[in-house]
Amino acid sequence: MSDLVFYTNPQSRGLISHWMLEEVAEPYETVWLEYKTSMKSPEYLAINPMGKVPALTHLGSVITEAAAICTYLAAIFPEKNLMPARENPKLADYYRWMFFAAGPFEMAVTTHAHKWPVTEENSESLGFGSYAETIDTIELAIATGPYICGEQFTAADVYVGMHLDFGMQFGNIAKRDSFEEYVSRLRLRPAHQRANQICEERTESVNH
Ligand SMILES: N[C@@H](CCC(=O)N[C@@H](CS)C(=O)NCC(=O)O)C(=O)O
Repeated sequence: MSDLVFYTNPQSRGLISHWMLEEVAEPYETVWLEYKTSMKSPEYLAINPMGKVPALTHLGSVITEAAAICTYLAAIFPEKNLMPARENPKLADYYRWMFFAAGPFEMAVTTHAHKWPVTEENSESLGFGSYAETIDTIELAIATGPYICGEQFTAADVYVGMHLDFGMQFGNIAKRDSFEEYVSRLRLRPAHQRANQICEERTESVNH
């Protein structure tokens, strides 16, 4: 059994972590879970009491949350260069945008998708302020490029890029040129393509 065990569903946010695992390119075992059934089994709830995917176990530890899984994998495999080194000032950008994307950005896009009301009064106490400000702000993360940390591709690109990609595909984020160019660049990565292919094949095999 591999040290890394990955719990996911091919049609889920698990794709974010799946791409990251392919970038890391260390052996991992995949446990495919189904909505409403195996995802809510006592065995899986013991791993993630939320009954949600993705989750990763590594040498007895459990990591849930797609952003945490990406951040963790980058940190435990430093030789893969998927995060800036400690002395690199770009480390600030790395943490800043990873956390911005996992918190305010994801919440703003969810709020927008579900048409939850955000008023001028309540926006002061909402972590994301407003959807419009959040979208303009995430554009700053990729403004210099080619990646969030400049020339170095990192786990922050996996997380931010996948959310931009999902958001545009589902019509929850407008297709700005900068977003499309960034996502197209990321889609060229072999690890991105491998993760997508693995998930497509799994979806096909379950549906046939
Ligand atoms: N905060 C979690 C969200 C995970 C999540 O919501 N996953 C969905 C699939 S995209 C899920 O497992 N839903 C199943 C359920 O809630 O029953 C993360 O970022 O990983």
